[in-house]
Amino acid sequence: MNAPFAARVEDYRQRLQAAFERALPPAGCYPARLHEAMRYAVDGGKRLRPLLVYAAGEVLGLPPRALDAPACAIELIHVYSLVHDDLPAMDDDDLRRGRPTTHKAYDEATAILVGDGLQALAFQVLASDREAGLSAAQRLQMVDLLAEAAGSRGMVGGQAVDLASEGSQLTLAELEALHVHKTGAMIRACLRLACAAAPALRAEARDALDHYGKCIGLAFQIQDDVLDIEASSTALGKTAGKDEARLKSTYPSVMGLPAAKARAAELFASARAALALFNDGAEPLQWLSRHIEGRDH
Ligand code: GRG
Repeated sequence: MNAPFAARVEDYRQRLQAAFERALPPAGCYPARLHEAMRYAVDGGKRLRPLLVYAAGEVLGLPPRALDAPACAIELIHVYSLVHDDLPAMDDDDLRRGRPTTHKAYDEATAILVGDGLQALAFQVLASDREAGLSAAQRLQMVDLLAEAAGSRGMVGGQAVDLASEGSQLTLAELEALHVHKTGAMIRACLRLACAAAPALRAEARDALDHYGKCIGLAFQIQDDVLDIEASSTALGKTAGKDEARLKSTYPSVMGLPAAKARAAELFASARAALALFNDGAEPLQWLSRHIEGRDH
């Protein structure tokens, strides 16, 4: 049997870094300040989405090389969303990944362009990786999947509803829909991207991984709501207590803190249960779900 996934997490983070080095224009490349700011924004973070892509790839028996582009692309989109979310017109935050947000370290116009540049680069990475053993049809499917998850029917749509809902009390159903779009769609896409790299995948296996992604995506955002209350800004590397200050509906505000924690635990358990058909081969995703469940930032 393979060594546990935990033993390979650092290798995967390094693979991702190498993929960024291939994809990102060098800091000195024209226009130098924009490219330096793009690199600033990409640094740091837990890299959970790329790890989900690589872990799902292991469960499906895929070579890591086939997953470098989707792992890199999903993180580029994620980083763009964080940079834009931190802008004064949105969440207006000064701290991200334990240091000044991109618009504080540079300026607002640069931060907007950093997000725009990272988003375009994500799709270029997927479209242009011809050395990964993927067919053009597979790469096109990945572009489609990522666009759907990131766009107005996914993350961007969730963000629009989130901003419009500030100050109003949402029902649980409304809040769940918001979370499923804003945060869940991108996490679910990690599993779907790995599936797109697997030719002739059985429907049962695809459905199981999709259920896992759906549950982890929602649980991750509920946890984020809980950590916003319980963790410090130092631990989080971003400003804690923002949800209450901005009068946002959250799982703890709608159902109470203990019930929110119980709902997240239930979702993590359901995600793991869906992996039963992979038997011991599911260890990478089992481990990652426990790692995410135990996170403190
Ligand atoms: C601006 C289009 C647009 C979308 C913004 C992702 C997002 C939508 C907003 C971020 C606000 C937020 C804190 C959402 C909660 C879930 C989340 C995405 C947390 C940050 O992800 P982590 O914890 O961050 O994986 P790192 O820095 O580790 O990558």
